[in-house]
Amino acid sequence: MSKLSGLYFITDSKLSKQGIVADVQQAIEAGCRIVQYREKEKSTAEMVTEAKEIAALCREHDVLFLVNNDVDVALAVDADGVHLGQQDMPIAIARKLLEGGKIIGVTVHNLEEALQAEKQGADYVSVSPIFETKTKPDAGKPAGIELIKEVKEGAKLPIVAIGGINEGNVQLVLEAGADSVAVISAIVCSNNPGQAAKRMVEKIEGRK
Ligand code: 3NM
Repeated sequence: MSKLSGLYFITDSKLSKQGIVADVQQAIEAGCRIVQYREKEKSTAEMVTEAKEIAALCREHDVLFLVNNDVDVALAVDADGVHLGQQDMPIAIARKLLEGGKIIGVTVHNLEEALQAEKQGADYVSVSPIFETKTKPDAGKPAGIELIKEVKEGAKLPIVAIGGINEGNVQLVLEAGADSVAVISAIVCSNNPGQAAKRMVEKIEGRK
């Protein structure tokens, strides 16, 4: 199995009911393959403390650990890489700051951005937003699964699909060609995040 496949869980401290470390623990137990630490409100010191704990959990279970946006936090906790938005650190600079072998993922909204990310040396693209999402109000208009198909045909990088993906629509996303599925609310807003993650993993891994 490629490193960039399977369930990709993203933390959200605002939506979490039981705390993000418990969310991560349960997502890992359920079989998620990638964890991204995404924090928009906390101080760098708090982020480093939290990210360190999550990085250790991921390492223990051989799960990839990425940090959203903050290359300094990723470096501080020796994460496996970073995830960058279109307005974040340019890929080339992030690549210089991170050691060789680290993963750089980039959010893209169309094929042009995907090809640009590929040219600049990204390791995967996050195609977004596929469906409507309340989690990121400024995510923009849903692109639908057509964008996954378009990027799959036009670019070579592994595709992570994100935005409004849940148990009910994940099959469509997989059929369109996503290598990995990134999820926040379908897991953290569930009454039983562990069970929700498990059902997602079964749907994602079951396709092989
Ligand atoms: N980025 P949910 S959508 C973190 O479109 C994030 O770039 C997006 O959360 C983008 O699974 C999103 O709850 C939120 O829809 C995904």
